[in-house]
Amino acid sequence: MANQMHDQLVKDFMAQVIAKNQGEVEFHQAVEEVVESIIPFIEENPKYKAAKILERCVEPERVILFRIPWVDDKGEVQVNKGYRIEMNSAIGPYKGGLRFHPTVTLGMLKFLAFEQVFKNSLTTLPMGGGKGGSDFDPKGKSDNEVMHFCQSFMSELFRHIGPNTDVPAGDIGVGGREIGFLFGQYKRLRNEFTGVLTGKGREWGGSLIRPEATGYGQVYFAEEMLKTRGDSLKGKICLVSGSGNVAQYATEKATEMGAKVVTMSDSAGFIYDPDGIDAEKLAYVMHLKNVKRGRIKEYADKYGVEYFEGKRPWGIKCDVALPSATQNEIDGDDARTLINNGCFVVSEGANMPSTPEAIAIYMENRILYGLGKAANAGGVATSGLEMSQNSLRLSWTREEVDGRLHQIMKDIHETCKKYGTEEDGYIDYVKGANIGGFVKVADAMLAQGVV
Ligand code: NDP
Ligand code: 2IT
Repeated sequence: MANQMHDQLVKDFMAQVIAKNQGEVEFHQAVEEVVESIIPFIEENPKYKAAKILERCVEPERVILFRIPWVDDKGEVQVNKGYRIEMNSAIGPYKGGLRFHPTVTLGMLKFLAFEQVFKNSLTTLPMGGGKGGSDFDPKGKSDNEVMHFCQSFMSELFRHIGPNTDVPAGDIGVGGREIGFLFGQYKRLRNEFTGVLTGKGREWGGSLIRPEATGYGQVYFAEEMLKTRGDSLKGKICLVSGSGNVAQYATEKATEMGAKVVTMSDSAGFIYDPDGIDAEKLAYVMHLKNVKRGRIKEYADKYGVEYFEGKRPWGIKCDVALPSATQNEIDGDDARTLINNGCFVVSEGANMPSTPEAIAIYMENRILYGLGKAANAGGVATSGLEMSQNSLRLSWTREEVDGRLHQIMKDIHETCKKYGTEEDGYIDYVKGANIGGFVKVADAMLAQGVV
């Protein structure tokens, strides 16, 4: 009975969201996953219902849209779209990454900003949620073109952000190089050296471990999940997708913890190395991707392993899947294949990499499923630690930052357990993370009145 009523409430709520945000399919998907967990909770806690907290949470506090004109190496004028979604500032300044990718749209960034609100709340640090970016494609662009683009992007964004207002960072297509160009332009325009971005270089205010943090945190979270079954990563076969920032450090940490990572990918295909991607091979990948900006296929040529053009890695037999590339990269068929091959842990480095059908299959099969907003929160958590160090004008050691990151991932796991443990003992991390993330934001919104 209660279930039927909740299903109807979710349907009604989603009908409104879809009508008011037409065509924003990724945003609808992200909202639906959260409201499925939250609506039953709100029914038990009517104070949130009366204050229309959920209705307010799906409306960004502010959306900034702008033109980014720039000149390429041939002297031709190019124009891109720029965005910043300031989603929710109830518990701290807006915080979240910038994505530069040709698929970026308003709806894509609203999904990411919405997820970010609950993720940031889960970290226990005082950060609101935001996300931004552009449809600019950094692939094939020279350093000079990327710099001119970043300078033009910041020439508009600078008036909307600040260390106590909105603090962007990296995401797909935005790494150390881009953060450097963006920071340089912000400093020039404001005449202020301040912690307005995270993921900065070590010499100019960056935190140790921030580059590693998302992938390390994702692996720490997998280990915490395994512990609930008296198990560990030692000896496990892992599939990693992607070969960017998150994938590289997930591979490093999983290997350090005794697992064997046998795949990495990019948007063109994946490599399968049954001997495992050890530290030396990973150093090759890092140089290939971060310096040469080449394709993962080159790994197969160098090490004489198989390359699967146009394919994703989920058909390879494994114990643990670490999706670390992009949204909706594991569909229902992939999920079934993974489980039929013995996979029983999925820890998400990417944001929303599993489709709703894939998630339903994980749940039916009672596998350990750590969704992105819990499992990949280590990145933004360490951004929060970078903000603290900037405010203190201090820098902590590697051990100190890594220790805090590790503890935060354990705490997030505890929160998921607290709100997500079912009667039979199974931990529903989706429910746990969504409710755990929601409560703090909702209580802050209640305290601050109708704003
Ligand atoms: P990078 O740009 O460093 O790497 C992205 C990787 O994913 C590349 O290998 C890229 O391949 C691949 N990829 C991107 N888009 C697609 C696509 N549409 N189809 C197939 N492959 C694709 O990004 P990050 O490693 O920073 O981000 C990866 C994921 O992790 C994203 O979902 C991001 O939102 C999430 N995340 C990142 C955090 C961070 O701190 N950076 C924090 C939390 C989550 P190619 O080079 O061919 O495009
Ligand atoms: O999705 C994410 O959490 C990020 N891209 C990192 C955001 C941040 O502010 O560090």
